[in-house]
Amino acid sequence: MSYNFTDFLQKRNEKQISEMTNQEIYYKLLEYVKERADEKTANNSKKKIYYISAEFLIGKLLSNNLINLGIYKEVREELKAAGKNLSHVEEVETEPSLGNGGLGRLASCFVDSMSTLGINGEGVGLNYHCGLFRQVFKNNEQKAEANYWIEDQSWLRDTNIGYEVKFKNFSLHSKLKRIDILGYEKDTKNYLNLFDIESVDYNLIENGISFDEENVEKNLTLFLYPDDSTKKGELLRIYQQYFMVSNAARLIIAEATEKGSNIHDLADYAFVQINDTHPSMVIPELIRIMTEEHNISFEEATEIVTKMTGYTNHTILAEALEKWPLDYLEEVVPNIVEIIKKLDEVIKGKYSDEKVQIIDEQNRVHMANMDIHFSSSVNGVAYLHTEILKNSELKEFYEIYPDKFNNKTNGITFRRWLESCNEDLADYLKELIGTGYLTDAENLKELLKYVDDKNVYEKLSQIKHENKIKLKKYLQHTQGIVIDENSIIDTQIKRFHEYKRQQMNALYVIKKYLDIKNGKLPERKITVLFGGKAAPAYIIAQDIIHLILCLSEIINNDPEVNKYLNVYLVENYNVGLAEKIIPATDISEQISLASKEASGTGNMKFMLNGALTLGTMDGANVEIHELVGDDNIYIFGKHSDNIIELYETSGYVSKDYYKQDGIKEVVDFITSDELIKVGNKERLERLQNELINKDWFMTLIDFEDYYNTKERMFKDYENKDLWYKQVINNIAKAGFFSSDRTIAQYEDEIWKTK
Ligand code: H2P
Repeated sequence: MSYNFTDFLQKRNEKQISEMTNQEIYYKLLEYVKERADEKTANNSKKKIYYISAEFLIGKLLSNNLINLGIYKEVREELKAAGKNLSHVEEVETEPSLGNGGLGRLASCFVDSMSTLGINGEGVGLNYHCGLFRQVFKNNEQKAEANYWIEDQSWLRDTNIGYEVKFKNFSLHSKLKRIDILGYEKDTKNYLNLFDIESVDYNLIENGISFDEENVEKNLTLFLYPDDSTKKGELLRIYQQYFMVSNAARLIIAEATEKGSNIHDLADYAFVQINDTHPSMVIPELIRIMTEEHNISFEEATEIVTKMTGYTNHTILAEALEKWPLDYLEEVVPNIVEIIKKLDEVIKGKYSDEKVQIIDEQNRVHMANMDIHFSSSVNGVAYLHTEILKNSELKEFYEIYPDKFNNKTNGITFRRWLESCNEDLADYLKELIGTGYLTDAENLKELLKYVDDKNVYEKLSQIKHENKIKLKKYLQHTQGIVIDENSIIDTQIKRFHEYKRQQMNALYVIKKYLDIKNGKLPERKITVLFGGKAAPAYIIAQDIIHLILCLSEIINNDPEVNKYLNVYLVENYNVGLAEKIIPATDISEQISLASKEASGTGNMKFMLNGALTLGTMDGANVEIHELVGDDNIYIFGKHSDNIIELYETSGYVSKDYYKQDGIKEVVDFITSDELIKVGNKERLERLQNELINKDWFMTLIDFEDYYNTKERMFKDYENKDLWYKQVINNIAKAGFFSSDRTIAQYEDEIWKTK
């Protein structure tokens, strides 16, 4: 029997809502939601999916859980009747810090969709106590602080499940914590399984995020992605990865055995999706357990494991395709090394091509290569990305295993990225086209009926304006930033990386600043928003952050310029900020160097929330373009085949572009007196030098086209009918990007649990 929040409080003789603080309400709601979740039974099918991932960027859970339970509005009304505001209560929740960027957010959308589709599939990862660092700005630079996010009372549930994980010199006992993953209006649920150790010691943290890296027994689950620029750091990552997959393997075997598996038939009970290379050691670990503890031959174990695993590649950047030195693995997990060597022998016996070997001539283990040989499916995350894997990056593998390769274009959960973050738009869509899109996102196409309806344009523009006001209040309150709700909002939010080319957007800002100074004024004020963190060991990315912060200081304080242009980099960008920024944005910056962004998922969130894409033909932008057509997207820049060829022939010389009119003065401005006055000379010079003399991700090649296309976009914005017609086309075509569609494809084509 369903009971509401008030009944729940009464039953427990709690105070009335009106007498509670927001804090108290939040913690009671947490208990209430957990109790309601207890009523759900776990999904059950013979075969179960284990989605193993180093990150899960889950975001706050209260509102999402309320939506999935179908009680969001009901609870809000109960609170309202007691004079309370649910959105204030939501602010009490701290955001889990278990992810970094798109990879982790995708994993979270996927666990949500698995639950919603009633698939017996769970996430498996680690419970990092300080997760990814908290970003703070000091002297226009990024500083990293430890982000303690775990509270006494949280969504984590203790279990009595735990395993012994043996390393070379010691063992650690794990403890499994779980978070309920509720599907949308479902009677069933799944879990996110997060393994931890009980001996974590915060005293190891010295200052910021530096800590005693060697005390693995006490630091194993302290941080996500500890700095791996030193040997100690690399070893710690290997410890973390092995701990994650060894626990996962134990869990898989325990659950399968309980359902009647004799291990020979394990592939009928479990399928492991390997999310990027961090969980790759699950392959040798499963083989090890089968051969050492279940008396299964190496050949049979290898066959079983190959059948029950699939590998998802999320990037073609070499830095992210892990290659562990064999002797490092030897120092941490010698038992696994034996298996890896045997697997390598199998491959060396069959293929002579150096490119497909697991262990290379420098004795490094190519984790992706092991995954590809010893799993049954290899997928990319957007059409173009998969084509690039097949035809260039992993060509030699594709020739061996043409049938293993497949594409699964990424998706996002509309529960969080529309229903929860943009309620006004969601309500209006329901008014126009009903609720069908909630269960089948393709129904958003019905919106095309209104493509010429000026009343709809008007209403959509009102909703956008309201969202800008909400964002303004939020940023003012939390970060002291005051944006202008009448300006056009142009946003680039994502992890900082040179291939994503935040530096190109910064160059645009410089050009606009110089234009304004020279009397070339924009028709409407432009607010350029940035958000994102740079890995602490990634110097140039930190320099780009520094440039943007310096530009903000100059521009926002210059009365001649700040009437026309504002620039902000929000601090500590996270899921919560994305949920506020995306609904308020007009222009979605998806400007990576073509061929480098595997998919992108922010592009999908913006489109769904009525922002137009300014992008290159890269990642899922290609599919957005295909769906909405030339007239409803702003594409610029060189295409991927061109770029791939330039890399192959070393044909790009940044200096040639630098010398061109209109580019030189912009790049030179990076070390102008104005900037040096507010900035760090060394950083600015280094960045400028990088752009002129190296520019590995070819910022300058696309700059002119970028500038012109953006100008055209600003001009079109002034034509409201044209702009909102495009907005409608984008929302209507966004259905394809529902993660429910993606997960249904994983299920139908790879997992086959049903
Ligand atoms: C990565 C890719 C994105 C992709 C995402 C999910 C690694 O995320 O670069 O193109 O959409 O995985 O597949 P990110 O850069 O945001 O950390």
